Amino acid sequence: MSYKRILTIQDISCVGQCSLTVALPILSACGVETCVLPSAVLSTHTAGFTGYTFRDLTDDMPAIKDHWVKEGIAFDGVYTGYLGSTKQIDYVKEIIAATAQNGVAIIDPAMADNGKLYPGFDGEFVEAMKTLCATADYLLPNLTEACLLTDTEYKTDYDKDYIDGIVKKLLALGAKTVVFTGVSFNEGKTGVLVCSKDSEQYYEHDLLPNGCHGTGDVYASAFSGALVRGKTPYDAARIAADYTVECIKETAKLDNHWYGAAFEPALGKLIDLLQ
Ligand code: PXL
Repeated sequence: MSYKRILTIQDISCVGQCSLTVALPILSACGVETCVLPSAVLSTHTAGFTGYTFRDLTDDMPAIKDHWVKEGIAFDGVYTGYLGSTKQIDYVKEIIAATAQNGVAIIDPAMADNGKLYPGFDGEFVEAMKTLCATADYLLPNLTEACLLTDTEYKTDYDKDYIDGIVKKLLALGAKTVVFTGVSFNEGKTGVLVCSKDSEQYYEHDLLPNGCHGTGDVYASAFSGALVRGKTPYDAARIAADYTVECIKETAKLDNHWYGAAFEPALGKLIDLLQ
């Protein structure tokens, strides 16, 4: 097996089981060398906690990139998640261009869910995020993010035409492959739609009653690890979905575990799925 190296750029939420505290162990479990660039450091994530601290690391990024370029450091993939500022998005584009010339850009436009932007993000951030998504080899939006990126009305009751219209716009934006999560056409089921200009595949799985925070990061991390490890986009999407379902089941066994997904007890299952 060849040994691949990925860079992931997203925040450290010290507590809350999301972003880097999820991505680093999951990517490592996928058997890929994992390098990190924290976009910000928060005491907790912003979904449900109040009074959290926020240290924006935007201004550190140019010097980090310059050092990596001087050292000739390159990545087989760059996977971006929650970013700390609008200005940072330009730096992230420069880092991808400078360090992943022969690698894949996997963009999770982590900025919104359930019809709403996360606290701290605004229309200017969404416009900047569109320019990053335009460079994506793989774009992993949820429905809310896909609507924001395409100026589409957010609906919870929709049909295949609505989803197809959004995918068409995301491809027109410039994303080469769209890995659209949380797309549900049947009651009790949800799934992931993997679309490029000339192909479309859908993987349907159970919709569990207890959704939990942080599953987007679990999904994107497992997808990125599986893809860089050599799986096809569809197999990576399927493995990530099956693993995320296991994590939600593990979380459901716990009392009052509202802030994140208990992804650690299911890491063995992820490793099995990758064999
Ligand atoms: O899971 C996405 C995410 C990542 N990082 C921070 C967040 C969120 C979602 O709310 O607040 C800081």
